[in-house]
Order: sequence, then C-alpha cells, then structure tokens
Amino acid sequence: MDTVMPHPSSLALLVASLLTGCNASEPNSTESKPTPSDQIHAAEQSLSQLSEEAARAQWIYANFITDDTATLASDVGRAFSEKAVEYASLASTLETAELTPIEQRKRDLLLRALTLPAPVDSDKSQRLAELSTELGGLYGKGRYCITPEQCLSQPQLSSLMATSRDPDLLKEIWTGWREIAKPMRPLFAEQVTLANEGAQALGYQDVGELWRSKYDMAPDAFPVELDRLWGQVEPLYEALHCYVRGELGENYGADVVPQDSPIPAHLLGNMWAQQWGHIYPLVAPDDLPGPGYDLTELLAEHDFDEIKMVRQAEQFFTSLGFEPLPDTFWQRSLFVEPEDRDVVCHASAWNLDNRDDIRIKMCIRRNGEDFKVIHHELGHNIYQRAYKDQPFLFKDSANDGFHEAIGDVISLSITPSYLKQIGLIDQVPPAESDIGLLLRQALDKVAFLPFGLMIDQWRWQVFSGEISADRYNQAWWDLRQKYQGVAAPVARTEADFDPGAKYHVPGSVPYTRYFLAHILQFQMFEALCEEAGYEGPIHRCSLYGSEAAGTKLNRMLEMGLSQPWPQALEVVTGNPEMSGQSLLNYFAPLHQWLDEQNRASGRQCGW
Ligand code: X8Z
Ligand code: ZN
Repeated sequence: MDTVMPHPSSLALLVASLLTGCNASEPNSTESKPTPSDQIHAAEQSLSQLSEEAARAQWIYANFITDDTATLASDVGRAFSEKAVEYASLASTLETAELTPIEQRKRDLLLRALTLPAPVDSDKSQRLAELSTELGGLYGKGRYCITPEQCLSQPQLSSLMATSRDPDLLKEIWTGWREIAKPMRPLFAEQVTLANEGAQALGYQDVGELWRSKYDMAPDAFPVELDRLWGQVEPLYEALHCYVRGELGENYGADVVPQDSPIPAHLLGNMWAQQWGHIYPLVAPDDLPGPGYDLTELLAEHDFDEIKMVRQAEQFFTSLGFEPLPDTFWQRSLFVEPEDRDVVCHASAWNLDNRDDIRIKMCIRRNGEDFKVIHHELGHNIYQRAYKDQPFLFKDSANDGFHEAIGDVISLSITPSYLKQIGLIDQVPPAESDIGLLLRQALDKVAFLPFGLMIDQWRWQVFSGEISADRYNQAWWDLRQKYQGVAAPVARTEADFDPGAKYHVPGSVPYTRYFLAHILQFQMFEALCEEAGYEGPIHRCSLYGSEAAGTKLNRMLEMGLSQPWPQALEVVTGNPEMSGQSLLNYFAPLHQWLDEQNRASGRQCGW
C-alpha cells in the first residue's frame, strides 16, 4: 500500500514517493545545473522533511476511516506517488560515474522504491490513489453479521475461527468474511492496470518485476532463490500436512476431511489457513506429553490486559540491552479496538518522524497469538529506532524480509524456561514434552511457509497478465492447492474475489517478505543463541537477558538499508546466504516424529 497507504513498517519506501523538485535541483532548470550528487542530496533532504506529513495523514486515516480522511489520504498519496515517479525518472538519467558508491546505492534505491508507481497521466494517477485508499478502507470497514444485530469485525471473526470446532459455523464465518471482498474485484483489476502503466514508464515489464528487483540481485534470479529455499523446507511441510489431515479426518470424519484431497481451508483454526497453531488441541495425540500449559490461559490467569502484554514484550527487548520505548509510544499507540469508529485493525508498526515517534496500531486480543504479534510489531519499532541515524534513504531494513523477522526472532524465545523466568509457570516441562511444543510451533511456522510464498506467486502472475481478471479466483485456488494443499470448503466462482479478503492484497503490501522472514528468523535465532552462549537443543533456547545477543543484533539493525542484505545477514549469522537449514535443525526431532506417525498410521501423503 506504499504510495497511497504506505506499509507503515517500511516508511522509507513510502516516503520515497515524497521526492519533490526542490528548487536547488529542479530537473529542468538550465542555469547552474546541479550535479548528480547535489540532486541525490536535495531529493533526500526533501524526502526527509515531507515524510512526516505523509505518515500522519496515513496514520489518521487508518485510525479513523471516513470519507473525509479517505480523501485527504488519497490526495497526499497521489502527490507522493507523482513526485516519486518524477524522481525515479530523474534518478535513471543521472550519470553514475559522477556518484560516490553511497550515492549510487541511493540512486538505485530511488529507482525501485515505489510499490505501485503512478502513471504519468494525472487523471490516471489520481484514480490510482483513490483506488488504493478505497481498497484499504473496504478491508478496514469489513464486517460479517451472524445475525442482523451481531456484526463482527475481523479480529472478532478470527477469534471464532480459532476457537470454534463446529464445521458449519466455521464454514459460515469463512464464507461470510469473504463477502467483503466481492466489491473489490473491479477496483483491484483497475489498480493493476494503472500501476502497471506506471511501472512500464519506469522501464519495468510490470509491477511484479519492480517488486522482484528489490533484493540486491537480478529480478529474474529472485524467484529461483525462492524455489531453492522452498525446496529445502517442502518435505517438512508435506509431513506436517499429511499428519494434520490425518488427525482432522479422525476428528471430523473422512467425509468432511477426505484423506486423498486438499484440506478444507475452514478447519485449520485461521481465517486464511495460514497459521494452524489454534488447532493444536485437536491434532495432538491424547497420550503426547504436551507443554502442559496454554499461553492464552496463562495470560488470563495472570491478569494480563492489553497494556500489560505490551509492557512484557517491551521488557524482553530491554533485557537484551535496548532502550525502553518512549513515553509517546504509550500515549499515541492504538492497543484496543475502538467501539465507536472504523479502524484498520490489522497490526502494524509506525515511525511518524523517522526518529523516536514510534507506535503500534493493533486491536489486541488477550491471547497467546496476539502476545506473539506484539513482539513482532515491537521488532519493527526497535529496528526503526536502531537505524534512525542513517541517512534518510537508508532508513529501512536490509530487505523487507529482515523487517518482518526481528520481532519473530524474539518471540521464538517465548519458551517454557522464559515463561518460568517471568513467573507465568512454576516448572519447566520435561524433555518428553518437546515434541508437543515443537508440533505447536510447527503448526504456526511451518504451515505458514507455502502461504507466504503463494500470495505473490499469484500477484506476480496477475501483474504480468498471465492471470487475467476473469480467472482471478480460480487461479488463486489453483495456487492454494498447489503450494498449501488446501481447498475452499464451498464452491467458488468468479463472482468471488477471495484474495481481497486477505489484508495485504487490498493493502498492496508485498507478501514474499513473510516467507523470507520465516526462513531468516531461524537463521538469526540459531546464530544469536550461540552468541548468548546457549548449548542444547535449539528449540529450547531463549535469548531473554542476553546482552551479548542484543549487541550483535543491534549491530545489524543499525546498518538499516545502507549495505546489500547479504552483508547485514553476515553480521548476525556469519553467513551471507539465506538458508532453510536452521529451520530444519530446529524442527529436526519433530520431522522424524511426523514421519514415524505418518508411517505407523499407513497414511497416503500428498494431495
Ligand atoms: O501482517 C503481518 C504482521 C504485520 S507486518 C501482523 N503478518 C503476516 C500476516 O498476518 O498475514 C505477520 C505474519 C504474516
Ligand atoms: Zn510485520
């Protein structure tokens, strides 16, 4: 959602669209022509000043969705995007031989900073801005009414998906939520056409190629790299899928969960079947010694309200040596879903002034899932604050997967020993319970992998025209089946627009970042555990209290986007390559156990 509704955790990308023709460097001024170096510098200064205004307009809209705030956000978005395109064009003409290496990197960043570039035609540019704002608003305002009196918001519906075991109710909620997306379809199709026009004017084949160009490698090499990573972890996913389908079949019956077909998507405890942790009690064998506690229940028993949950997460970061969050964080964040207005509830982290005005915006539910999401969001904030002294164009993560990984590295540390240290449990469960803990973790982290991959596989093909507008939904479910092995529980048609029911599609937030984050977080976690002096099975490690790990992590965070990502990764892991091996190490005992279970039950895996 960058140009109009910037993804807040990558503010630099958003505000790259704020580049203005600052007087000293007007591109078409003929007298005393500024040097390329001056132009980069002027652009950066200008950006830095204007970013605050942009972020505030977006913050207000996302916290108070009305026609008026939509118009204001859209106007600001349009202005940004037009300027960004103007400056990206300028950057492409700059004589690179005259630039220092740092300036060359900044020039390259200007060229690829946008997410949805505005077309040159001003009517079209205005329309693109309106479309992006409207799509974001449709998602934020989305409700499903289970009775005429009871209309539920997205977080409320997600709670039901997590806790209900009634397949009919689950199916109703699953289908009902997707009604919000139907009106998005023509708007989305128009957005694709206009943004592609903008991307082509900048020399990209389409928006997908622009998105793939942001990883310090040729855009064509990036999908190959993704295939390599997915190939490493795919066998583990297939073993988990096989096991879960078998157990769900035992629970719901083979008529509801056929054992040779994809799993019906409404039975996995999550609106999008992207993380399956909520069905742990359903799929864990009765005789498996599990964790012996449930994080949601622990939080309730210890009177954790929304603020206390955030305080506890903050305390994890301070235990690593990071500064406490500023007072303004507590005064200005949104923690609780307001009853009297529409907000974008999907959790996000913001930096409003590119310095210390960091905030989160989240409709926190008092459960274990949101406790982890809070750590995820604070990871964004801590990163933003760590790179605040970088020049403006380097105020971002090494690549977008890094931004998404940091808070998750911390929440991997929410182990039994950590919960004991902070007084939530009295005893650390014995080693025999590790399989239960790992299963619980894999249902979230391993199940997510193909979902993290397929969303942009779909979008890249949409942008390239390979998927035309009359096949949006069919192609979506083809990819859901291919990667995840899940299927819609009711027949879908092209009157539906199921991709629109996932926040990041109407929000125009690229999604491959989350796949990368799920690989990277295990690499970083493994390396930081070693730095902390931890010895033992990696899934039992907690970084809590390790200033050594915090110091090393911070060294990478403060680099921001100043170096290509392999150099940043090397600072923490000693290895400049992404690898699924750490994730495999973490889950190795579970992988073996899943294979044994599947073999013993004579299950036919695959779909
Ligand atoms: O969108 C998010 C974060 C905000 S950046 C809450 N996540 C993805 C999602 O919810 O779909 C985190 C994991 C995946
Ligand atoms: Zn995030």
